[in-house]
Amino acid sequence: MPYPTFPDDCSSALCRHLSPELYSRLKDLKTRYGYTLDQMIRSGVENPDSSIGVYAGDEESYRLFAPLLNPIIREYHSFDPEKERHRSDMDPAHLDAPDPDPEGKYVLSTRIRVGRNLHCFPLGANLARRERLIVECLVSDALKSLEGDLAGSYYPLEGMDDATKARLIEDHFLFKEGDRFLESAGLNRDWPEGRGIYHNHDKSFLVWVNEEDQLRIISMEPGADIGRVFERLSRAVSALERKLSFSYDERLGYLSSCPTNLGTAMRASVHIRLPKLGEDMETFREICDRYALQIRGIHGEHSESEGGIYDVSNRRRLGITEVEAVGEMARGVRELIEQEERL
Ligand code: ADP
Ligand code: CIR
Repeated sequence: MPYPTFPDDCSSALCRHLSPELYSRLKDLKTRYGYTLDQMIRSGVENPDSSIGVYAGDEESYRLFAPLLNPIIREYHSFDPEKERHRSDMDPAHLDAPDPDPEGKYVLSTRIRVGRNLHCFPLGANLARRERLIVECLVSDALKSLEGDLAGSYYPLEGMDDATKARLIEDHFLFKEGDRFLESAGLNRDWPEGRGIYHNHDKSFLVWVNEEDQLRIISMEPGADIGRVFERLSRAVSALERKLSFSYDERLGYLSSCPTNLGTAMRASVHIRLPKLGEDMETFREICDRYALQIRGIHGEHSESEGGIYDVSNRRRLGITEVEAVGEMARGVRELIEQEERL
C-alpha cells in the first residue's frame, strides 16, 4: 500500500503523526505474529473521522511500531513511554472518592471497566478464529470459579435471540454490534463467534469476552457509590488474576488493542443529568479539561447525549494509578454538579 491519503479536514492522531517518511520506515516491518503497519492503521485510513485511528495487533506492536505509537501515547496520556513507568494500584483502601451526589439528584449510574488481554495470545485485531475460541474457553472457564456476588453465567452471543441482545444493549450492559472502527481493524472478524457476555444475577458485575479487548471487566450499578463499584471491580480482577495471565508491560501497564486504553485500561464513568451545563458546553468542557474528563453520549463512544444526560469519565489511563484516576473523576463530577447548581 502506498502512503495513505487523508482528507484535508482529517484530525485523527494517525494522520497527524504518520508522515510519509515514517510510513516508509515502518511499512515492511512485521511482528512475530505477522502484524503489519498497514493492518495497524487500517481503521484510521478507512475512517478518517477517527480520533486516534490505530489498533495494536500484539504486545510486540508496541515495541516495533513505537516510532508511530509513542507520540500518540504521549499526546493522549501526557505520559512519556520512553522515560516513565506505569504503576497500578487497585487497592480500594487507597481510594478517596466520596459519593459526589449523595442525594441522588444528578447521577443515574456509575460504571467502571478495565480491559485485559491474555499474555500468550495476539491481541484481537490479529487473533485467528481458532485462537479466539480458545480465549473464550479459557475466560469462560475462569469465570466459573467466581463466587458470592460475582457468581453468574456466561452467555455466548451466538444463539442469543435478537430481543435479548437488543434489551441488553439498550440497558447499557452489552456491547453494540457493527462498530465501523473495530470492523476496519479486523476486530469483528468471524462475528459473533467467540464473543459473549458474563454477568451476575443483578448485572452489577459483567465481563465482555472478545470485543475490542479479550476481556472487559465491568462493575456498575445505579447511583453514585463509586467506592462500592470500585471495590467490586477490584475484587473481581484479583480473582481472575489468580486464574488468567494478563498482558502487562512495566512501562505501558496493561496492554490493550487501542493505545488510549493502555496503563490502567480503565474507564470510570457516570451517567449524569446536566441539562444546564449541556447548554453551556464551554464551561462544561473547561471543567472536564481541568479534571482530565471525557464527555460521551449515553450510548457509549461515538453516540450523542439524550435528555441532557452525559457519560463523563476519566480520559487518562496511563501514568496514573486506578485509585488516582477514579478519585479525580469523582472530584470532577462533584465540581460539575456544583456548577450545574450555580447555573
Ligand atoms: P467502554 O466504556 O466499554 O469503552 P462504551 O463507551 O461504548 O465503551 O460504553 C459501553 C456501554 O456502557 C454503553 O452502552 C454505555 O452507555 C454504557 N455505560 C458507560 N458508562 C455508563 C454508566 N456510568 N452507567 C451506565 N451505563 C454506562
Ligand atoms: C477512534 O480512533 O476514534 C476509535 N478507534 C476509538 C478510539 C478510542 N477513543 C477514546 O477516546 N478512548
